[in-house]
Order: sequence, then C-alpha cells, then structure tokens
Amino acid sequence: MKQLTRAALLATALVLSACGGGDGDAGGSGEAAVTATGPADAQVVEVVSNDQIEFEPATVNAKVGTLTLTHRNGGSIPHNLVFDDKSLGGTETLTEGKEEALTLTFKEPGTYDFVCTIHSGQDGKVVVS
Ligand SMILES: [Cu+2]
Repeated sequence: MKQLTRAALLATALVLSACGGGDGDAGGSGEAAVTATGPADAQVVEVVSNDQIEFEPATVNAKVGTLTLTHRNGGSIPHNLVFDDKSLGGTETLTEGKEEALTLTFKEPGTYDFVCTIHSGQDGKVVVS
C-alpha cells in the first residue's frame, strides 16, 4: 500500500515538472530540466557538478521569488557556479564533495545564466517564470 501511494506521488510530481518545460523532454544526460521545489518565497534546488564538466541539472525552472540553490561538487575536479548577473553572485571554487548554498532573489521572469569559470563550456541556467 505504502509503495503504491509513493509511486502515485512520484508520477504526479513528474507530470507537474513536465508542465514547466514546454519544449524538449527531459532525457539527455546533464541537460534535463529540474523544477525547484517549495513555495515561491522558499524554493530549493540542488545543482551538481561532475567530472564530465557538466551541471546537473543544466536547467532549473523556478518562480519569481527566492531560491536557495545549493551547488555541490559531485566529481573530483574543482568547480564553481557563477551567475553572469553579478548581483546574483556565485560560489567559491569547490573541491570534491564540498557544497555551497546561494540565496537568490528573482524579481522578474527571465533566463539567468550561470557558468563554471574554470571550465569553458560548463554552463547552465535558471529559467524564472
Ligand atoms: Cu567546472
């Protein structure tokens, strides 16, 4: 019984997150979009850097409001996560297994790009709607 309920909840969550996307199904490794959880003023999401020089997920869907984005280094080489928009800031360079949380306030919808300044081509974005 418990497992059935859990499966149903998971299915519901998948359907809900699919609504945020619009184009492109979640599928390619490192490219799947994830929707931040929680109410608009307390959204949370985790983004993991790996040894393939990718952010997972590379796309975070969020709502206007406040998002706590935790960047974790899930690989063995150092990474950081820095927003193009300087007012949003970024993390320190994180070594293997380390993490740092950024508290981000998004006042208007838009696409907010971030990069790892160490690795050219390692990038991602927060899509705020
Ligand atoms: Cu990196």
